[in-house]
Amino acid sequence: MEQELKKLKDKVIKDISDVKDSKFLADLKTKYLGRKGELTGLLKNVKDLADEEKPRVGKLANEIKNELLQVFSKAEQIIQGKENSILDFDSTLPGKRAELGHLHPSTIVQYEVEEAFKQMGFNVYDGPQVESEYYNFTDLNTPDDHPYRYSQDTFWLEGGFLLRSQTSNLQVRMLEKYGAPFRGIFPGRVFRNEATDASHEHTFYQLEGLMVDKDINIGNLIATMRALLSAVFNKEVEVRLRPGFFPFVEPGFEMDIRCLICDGSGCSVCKQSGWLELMPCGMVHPKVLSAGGIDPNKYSGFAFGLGLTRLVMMKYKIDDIRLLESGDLRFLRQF
Ligand code: FA5
Repeated sequence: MEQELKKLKDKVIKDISDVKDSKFLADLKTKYLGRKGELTGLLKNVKDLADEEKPRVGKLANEIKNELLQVFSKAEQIIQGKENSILDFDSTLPGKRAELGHLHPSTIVQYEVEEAFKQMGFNVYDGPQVESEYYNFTDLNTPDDHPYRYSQDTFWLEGGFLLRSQTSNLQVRMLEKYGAPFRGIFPGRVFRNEATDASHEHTFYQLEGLMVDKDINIGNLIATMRALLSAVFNKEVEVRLRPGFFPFVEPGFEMDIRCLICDGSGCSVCKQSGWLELMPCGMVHPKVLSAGGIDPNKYSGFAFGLGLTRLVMMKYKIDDIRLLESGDLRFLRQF
């Protein structure tokens, strides 16, 4: 009987080494260790042995059973791992349908705006999100102690660096690099140290525009803003222009849009005012042109800083800005 047990053990181990899938392995386990299995049968026979043999053979039989249980458990782990592994990819099996992703709503609107500006002869540029204090503030006529810095508190890094609080950081960079005449937009992510609410995020998107050439005036600025809005909304939207202060433009304006979430009747997004600040803009300050190496006596220009994330909210009637960066697929799948 001892011989029989050892032979059976070797046979089981050999069979296990040939197993290719978990179904086959489960069948094998039943065959040997199941209620009517071969090893179970042998174990039952132990009671018929002579008294002096019973303890020794019984002990051996139990040891073999435990050993085989461990071998089966190990084999199950390996086979399951293989079945889950892409290395075991069988190219002859029919394919599984994968769920296709799509563009984020902010990217959809960004591309639409880019298209509208490309048609007006603007190029699209990108730039650093980790920025120096100089390009984010100082060269924009916003020295160290200027109160404007406090309205744009951001995340400060070591060595005079910060996470840019505005895409305006690219104004002087672009003028330095390309000179005048210049016509470009710079969409991108910006950061603010903000208490968040329905219309304020700490991380959001702006789209800056800059045009510098001879004889550029406010009329050019307003016409460009209008062209942009009708391209995005495919209809006339109500806007208003009011004076606004930004150290790097003179004169400066705020362009507000009639809130499309509540049609102007007042809601948490527009803070019950019916209007939403969308696009500050103005004529480029001579000091900024000079910082970029452009002669303000020869050239003039306009700049604007569209709140791209707010535009997305208006376009899709999203009543809480925090949904956009939440990564919540239930929200994102709707676009
Ligand atoms: C600026 O950032 C200026 N750089 C804009 C500018 C550019 C003015 C060029 C003149 C010339 P402001 O801080 O207002 O300005 O932000 C611009 C727009 O970004 C706002 O109108 C708003 O639409 C959006 N915005 C501002 N803060 C937030 C926020 N916390 N969350 C979401 N959108 C915001």
